[in-house]
Amino acid sequence: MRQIKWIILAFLVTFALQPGSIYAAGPAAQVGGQPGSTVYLPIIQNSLPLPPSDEAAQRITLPPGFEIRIFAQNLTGRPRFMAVGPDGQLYISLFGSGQIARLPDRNQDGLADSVEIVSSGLSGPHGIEFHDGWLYVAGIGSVVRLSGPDVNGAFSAPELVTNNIPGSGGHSTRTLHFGPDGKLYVSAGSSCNICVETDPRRAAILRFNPDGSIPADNPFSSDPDVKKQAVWAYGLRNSVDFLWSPSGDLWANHNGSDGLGDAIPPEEIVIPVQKGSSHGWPYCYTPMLGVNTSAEIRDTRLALPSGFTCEQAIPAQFTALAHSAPLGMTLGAGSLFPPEYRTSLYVAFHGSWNTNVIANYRDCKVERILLENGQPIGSETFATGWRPAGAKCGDATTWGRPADVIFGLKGEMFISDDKGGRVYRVIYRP
Ligand SMILES: [Ca+2]
Ligand SMILES: [Ca+2]
Ligand SMILES: [Ca+2]
Repeated sequence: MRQIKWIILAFLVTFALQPGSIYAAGPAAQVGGQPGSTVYLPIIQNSLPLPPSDEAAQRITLPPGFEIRIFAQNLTGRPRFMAVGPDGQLYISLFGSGQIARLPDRNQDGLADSVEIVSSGLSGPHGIEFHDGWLYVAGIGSVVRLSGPDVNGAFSAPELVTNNIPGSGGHSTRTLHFGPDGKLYVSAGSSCNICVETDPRRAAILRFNPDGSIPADNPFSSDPDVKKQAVWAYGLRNSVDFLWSPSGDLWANHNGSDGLGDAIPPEEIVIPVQKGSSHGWPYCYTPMLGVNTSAEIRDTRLALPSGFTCEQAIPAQFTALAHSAPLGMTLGAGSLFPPEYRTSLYVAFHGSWNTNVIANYRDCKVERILLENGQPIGSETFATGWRPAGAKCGDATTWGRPADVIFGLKGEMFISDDKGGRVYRVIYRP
């Protein structure tokens, strides 16, 4: 009897530790076939720690039931993209200082214990991801990887994976992710606001084997130009982040061009990336705000190449206000948010610096894109409050700017802030 109780208890504890499982107290079912032997189990709630109220809690507005706290602060060197390591700890790239930091929470109080620099001397590290015992880092001009962490938390020196990606100039952040096919995808933005690129790897998503070689099934793998061999998809002015949708499709965002006023082109938030295809830039853009059902239309500043029309470009399925500056994004699956929030897409908006009318200053915030049957149907603000009313997000008065958003292993959300030098942690606690 006692043994059975413990088995049931262990079962409930196990499941209570899974994201989203909340068990209230109450009489358990009869155990052991003995009439009347009701077993009362303890209250087991999957409640994540909530540190005391702080400046983030006071400034940032979230939907009811959500709580935000500063997880780490005084991060120098422009903290940008994050990844969760095999040790369960949070890692972040410090783009400006050439470093990767670990922000461990070993005592599990919801606050980073310290800032541990695990690698230095990197060239503009931005996108980071763990894969197969390695930490891959996308920097300016190369992807490198470090083995680790070892039992002491240490990493090897970086080794080159590939330098077949664009270097500095123009958009310089590089983002990488491994696809469900086990391949390494790297996005590289354009060298300019609007121009015809001479390097085919610009304004593109590239694809490599994990060792940096070119997969045979890349669309241009037999092209005489080794640079073009790496290209998976193009016409993506600056896809700062991308991911795979619930149905396994590659979705990228894209920061549109400047110079057409405050309202156009809309920022392309969900682009269903197609192998070997153009996604429009610099000739075309997705016209509709929100859910888009139209083909791309002309940006008439450049003449179309011979034989190319905007109907051939893959349009975005969902857009946001021009100059919102979508950066990191993630799906809510695996979060410890309420079920309706787990089927959403979350995007860090850096906010605008280049709109003219105050009413058009785009907010620096985290946007929630609502998905239905795996497709975007609308959006709403999830987290806001980093700037005073009427301020530009780059102004000195602005407290911060979200750069990336991911979920940790316990189902909590982390938001990086490359202006305020912070990482925030968001949990749901009704
Ligand atoms: Ca801690
Ligand atoms: Ca486009
Ligand atoms: Ca992401």
